[in-house]
Amino acid sequence: MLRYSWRFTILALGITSICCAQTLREAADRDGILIGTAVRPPQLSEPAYASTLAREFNIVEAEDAMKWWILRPDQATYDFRQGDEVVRFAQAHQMKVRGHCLVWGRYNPDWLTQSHFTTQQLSQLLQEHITRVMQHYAGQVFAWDVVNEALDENGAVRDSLWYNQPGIGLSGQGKDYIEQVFRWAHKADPHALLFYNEAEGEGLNRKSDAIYAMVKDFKRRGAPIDGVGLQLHVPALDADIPAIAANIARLAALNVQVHITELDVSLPVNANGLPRPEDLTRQADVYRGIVRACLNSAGCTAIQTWGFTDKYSWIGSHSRGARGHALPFDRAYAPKPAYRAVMEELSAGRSPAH
Ligand code: 9MR
Repeated sequence: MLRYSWRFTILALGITSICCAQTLREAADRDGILIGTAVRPPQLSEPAYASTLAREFNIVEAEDAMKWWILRPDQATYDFRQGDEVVRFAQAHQMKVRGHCLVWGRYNPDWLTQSHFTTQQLSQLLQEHITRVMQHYAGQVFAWDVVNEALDENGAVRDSLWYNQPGIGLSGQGKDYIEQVFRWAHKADPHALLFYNEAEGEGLNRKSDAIYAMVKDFKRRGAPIDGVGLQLHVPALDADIPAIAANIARLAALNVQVHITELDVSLPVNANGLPRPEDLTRQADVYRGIVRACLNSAGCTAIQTWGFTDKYSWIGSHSRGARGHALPFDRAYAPKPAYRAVMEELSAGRSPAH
């Protein structure tokens, strides 16, 4: 009898380890997909934050720590301390690191935007920045958002410091400046995967058409681009999932990878800061649909949320408290319906066609 129950226990344990992943990262590892989140270094010393992060995710991205405004307090200084903290945490927990972001028209330090640099000086500053930062993280950051949010809602190139104010010397020449910085990035770290990352171009619209056309053109001419980051900050519960799936599929057909880079689904909150209970269920459906759309396309290789606990999210301050609860864990690190939906989809795996 004793013998039988031991055998039974061993068999049961074996079945559990074959059948059921216990965490998002276990399920994602089985699918061969990356599941990640943006992180803020000061929070890494909070035990509940750190243990949840290490347990659930196999990839991290610095929410801000690798942006110009943190890395470059002044022209002469590169301050890698916060970015290095993220890398150290990742290495200690066998996680990959995505880099974000080398070129963005917004949130640049005042010394950069207000010094009236010439195009030649700006071009030199940008190439030097890309080279120095990518070489510092070579072998540690496997993929970079090289350019972030360069297009407007019509798919036109946005006015910016790097494009035409005054730009790096390619003003008025559309996406040429984007191509130029991808070429610099490839030279700086030929092993890193290079992504174009964009907001609100996730479904089928003029912006996503323009991203598609740009990637197609870059690939045809041999400009170094490896992927497109779809941010997916979802502000409404009626997200058009079939359109997102179609966009992922058409990008993947260009032979680039797609990463979902900044997923969150924000909810309206009442005066006490609470969402409607039924919205949490609908939110889970949106998460489920997006994760499924990614899993169904072999070219979609990573899914990241923009933070993972409602305790720390950009949504609250951005919406002046009107919205929140956008992430898969609540403020006490308890999994929400959205977490369970992601877990179920990852556990179900990629579609049989792949
Ligand atoms: O969440 C980020 C917030 O903490 C920063 O203050 C802000 C400016 O650097 O950037 C936020 O992250 C943005 C990301 O870098 C690019 N896509 C939109 C994100 C939310 O605004």
